[in-house]
Amino acid sequence: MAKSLLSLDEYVQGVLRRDPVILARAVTLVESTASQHRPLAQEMLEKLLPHSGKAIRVGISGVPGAGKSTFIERFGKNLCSAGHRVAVLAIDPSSSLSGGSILGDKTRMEELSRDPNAFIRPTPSSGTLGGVARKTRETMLVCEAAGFDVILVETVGVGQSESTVRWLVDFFLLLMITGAGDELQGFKKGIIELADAIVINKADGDNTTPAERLKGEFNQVLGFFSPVTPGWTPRAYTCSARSGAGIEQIWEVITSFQKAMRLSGVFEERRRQQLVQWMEALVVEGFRERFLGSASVQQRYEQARHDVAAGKLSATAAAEQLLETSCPFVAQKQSDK
Ligand SMILES: Nc1nc2c(ncn2[C@@H]2O[C@H](COP(=O)(O)OP(=O)(O)O)[C@@H](O)[C@H]2O)c(=O)[nH]1
Ligand SMILES: [Mg+2]
Repeated sequence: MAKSLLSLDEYVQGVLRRDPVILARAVTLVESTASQHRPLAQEMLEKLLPHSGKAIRVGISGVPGAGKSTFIERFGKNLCSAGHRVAVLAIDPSSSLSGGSILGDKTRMEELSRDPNAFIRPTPSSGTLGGVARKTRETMLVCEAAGFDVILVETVGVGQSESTVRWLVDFFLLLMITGAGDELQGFKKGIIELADAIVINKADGDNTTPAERLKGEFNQVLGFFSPVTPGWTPRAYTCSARSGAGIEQIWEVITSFQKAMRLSGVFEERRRQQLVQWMEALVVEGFRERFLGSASVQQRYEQARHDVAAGKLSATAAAEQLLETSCPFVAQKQSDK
């Protein structure tokens, strides 16, 4: 973090009065990997939490090239002009490897990124998928406290990240295209089962008929899956992110979903479960950080690496010893069984 930190009060008040500069800095604080920033970030979140939770949280996934960025640009702009405030966040598990980001191609969201009612934040660039998800969740809460009422979380469709995003959001939308083939789209049954709606994009020009056909095929099979959201049967739709056709109906689907799920209690129940998952992620991440960050562990770790490389100790024995001597409750756990 190049700039010095603000005080707790400056962060909290700045976010609550919707100051865009402070909002960006608050998100940077949440994303910081420096462990000395964590206590301040936690305190800030504690203060902001009562002001969060009012947005609808939507996950959007699809293979590279499906049109996610184009869709979000169009969808987001529509929402902003209807008076909504839209935050776009991203989870891209590949970005920590490639150094790139799915929102790196901001060119496709140029207009949305200039809209004063939109906030676009690329994926946190480092950490495990769990760590990135934790940061995205906290960024979402900060954005909600800053008055954003629609949160869009973009993730690239490569498998693991969809299930992570599914548990961050209320509504999960799968963007698909014709002709990509099931293999290529990576959408095996498991991922389709996570979706609350399937949207076939690029339903324009010559592709209109194939897109309609694919929609029909999906609608035939979707009813057979056990719904990921109890009481909601996912359906397929077509749209063209390029022309804007069919985009408005997607918002109607999302709002009727929200209404129905609030009424049945499923909405709140999912959010309660998500809080538990957030806590679990914090425990795992915190444990990892503290364990690996401890000076005495580092020393033993180094010794263990050395012994394993020299053939003095087996990898399994070294790992077990390291865990046992560094955290007594690991040994305890064995005897619990
Ligand atoms: N014909 C057509 N092309 C589209 C549509 N949406 C996106 N594209 C194009 O598909 C390509 C990939 O779009 P992009 O939004 O970057 O996909 P992403 O990788 O999923 O974010 C770009 O060349 C877009 O212009 C659409 O609705 N119709
Ligand atoms: Mg993109």
